[in-house]
This record gives sequence, C-alpha cells and structure tokens, in this order.
Amino acid sequence: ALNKVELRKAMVVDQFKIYYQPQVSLPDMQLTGFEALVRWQHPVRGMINPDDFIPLAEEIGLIGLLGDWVMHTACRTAAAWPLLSNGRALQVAVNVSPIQLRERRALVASIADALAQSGLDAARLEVEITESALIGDACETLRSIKHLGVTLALDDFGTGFSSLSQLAHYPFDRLKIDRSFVRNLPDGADLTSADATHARWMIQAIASLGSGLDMCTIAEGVETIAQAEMVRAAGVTDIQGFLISRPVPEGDVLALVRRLD
Ligand code: G
Ligand code: G
Ligand code: MN
Ligand code: NA
Repeated sequence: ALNKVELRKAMVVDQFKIYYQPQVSLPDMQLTGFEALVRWQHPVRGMINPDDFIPLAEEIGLIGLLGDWVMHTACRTAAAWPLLSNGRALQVAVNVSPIQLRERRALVASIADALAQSGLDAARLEVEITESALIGDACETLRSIKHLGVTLALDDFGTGFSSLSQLAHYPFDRLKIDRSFVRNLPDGADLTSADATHARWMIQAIASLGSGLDMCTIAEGVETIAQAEMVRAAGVTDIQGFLISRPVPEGDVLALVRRLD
C-alpha cells in the first residue's frame, strides 16, 4: 500500500506533476481548454494516478496543501499559454476535493491568491466540483467561488446527486457527464443493446436538462468517433477523452495546441 510518510514527503521534494487533457467544443472539435489532472511521480513505483493517492491525501490532511499547489501551478501554467488562432484564450479546469469545499475561507483564498499571483484572467479558470460534494452549505461556498469571476463545472454528473430539484439553485456553468454513461455507448456494431439504448437516453436527458438550465454539457471519456457523433446528436456541447488526446505533461501542451488549433 502507499505510504503516508512518502506522500507527505512528495510535496516537499516536488514529486507531484500536472498533466493536461484537452477539451473541445462540438460540432467543430474546436479546442477550448485543458483539464489539469495531478499525478504522483513516485521514485520507485513510477507515475501514480490520483484515484490511488487523493483519498490518502484527504485522509492524512494533505489535500488542502496539495489542492493549493495544483491550483497555483495550473493557473501559472495556463497564464503562459498562447491565444488560439480564433483570438480566444484557453481555459484551464482544476478539480477541487469535497474536503477542500468544506473549508470555504481557505478555498476561496487559495483560488483568489492563485489568480492574483499568476495574473490569469479569472474567466479562464474553471473550478470542478464533484457531484457527491454537494451537501450542507455547499451552495454558499459555490457562490463565493463564483464571485471571484471563475466558471464552475459539476464533475461526475449523474453519479452522486442527492437532489435534482436543487440543481437550478447552484451556480454551475457546465455539467460534466460522467464517463460511465459514455462507456456504454457502442462503437458502431451493437447499436441496439439495452445498455447502449439506456446510455443514449441518459445522455440526451442530461444534455436537455443542461440546456434548460442554461448550462453547457461536456461528455468525458469519449474514445471513438462513433461516441462523439452520438453525444453530439444527443445535444452535448463539448467533449473530452482519448479520441482527442490522453492527458499530457505540461511540456507537450504547446505541441497539442498547435495540432488541435
Ligand atoms: O487523471 P485521472 O483520470 O486518473 O483522474 C482520476 C480522478 O482524480 C478524477 O476523478 C479527477 O477528478 C481526480 N483528480 C485529478 N486531479 C485532481 C486534483 O488535482 N485534485 C483532486 N481533488 N482530484 C483530482
Ligand atoms: O476528474 P475526472 O474524474 O473526470 O478525471 C478524468 C479522468 O478520466 C482522468 O484520470 C483521465 O486520465 C481519465 N480519462 C480521460 N479521458 C478518458 C478516456 O477517453 N477514456 C478513459 N478510459 N479514461 C479517460
Ligand atoms: Mn474532473
Ligand atoms: Na469525472
């Protein structure tokens, strides 16, 4: 198992890295920005994915420090990205843990500080909140974050929301349709399986919910052109996934921008 002492040390000795995965709008596949995804470059085990260490970081009280580092680093990195040829600036999306969301003042201060230090225009930052974090006084916290001028995305949508009736009251700009829905979309052959039909209806329903609430929708985990075509037909506005690119290290972002722009 991963070691708590090593995880604490990783922060000090700079073993965390941020990978960036592109997001594009439909139907033109126009690049709009990148999601920042943290990795732990472990000296012996190699690259470790966040699912394997974020829970431990939360457990040992390190998530505030780690989240703060990701926020500052991603903002500083994105501030140096070039404009797109259409004149638009690239967005950067940063994930925030439910534990961070509970510390409202610390989180708002961390985001405000990252924006101020990097000089990144607040409108270029999207803060991603996972659906299961929406309990208690989360709405107040979301409003405080939104007040900074950033945009808000609801991550893993469809997997953990307790009250659909509350959704309209939250200040989200975008719903991220969880990868589990997209995974069930067929690659072409088995168009009529029960799972595929089900998944298509769910995605269509989420897209129309988003559109009714003035929110964009982005489908995660799109791996094939057939899946991209299906989510487009369902009314989804943006996609992210291996079809466009895997998450890449910071040094590869510019080449990716040149390829996708
Ligand atoms: O990159 P990958 O698909 O392995 O990410 C797995 C999960 O880890 C995703 O759900 C993502 O939201 C989460 N994650 C990635 N980076 C961060 C981060 O910087 N902070 C938090 N809290 N979660 C992250
Ligand atoms: O924050 P979130 O849980 O949504 O993070 C997205 C995670 O999903 C990242 O860890 C990323 O590496 C992974 N991922 C991104 N695109 C794809 C994809 O097309 N297929 C699969 N299987 N995983 C993906
Ligand atoms: Mn995310
Ligand atoms: Na997600």
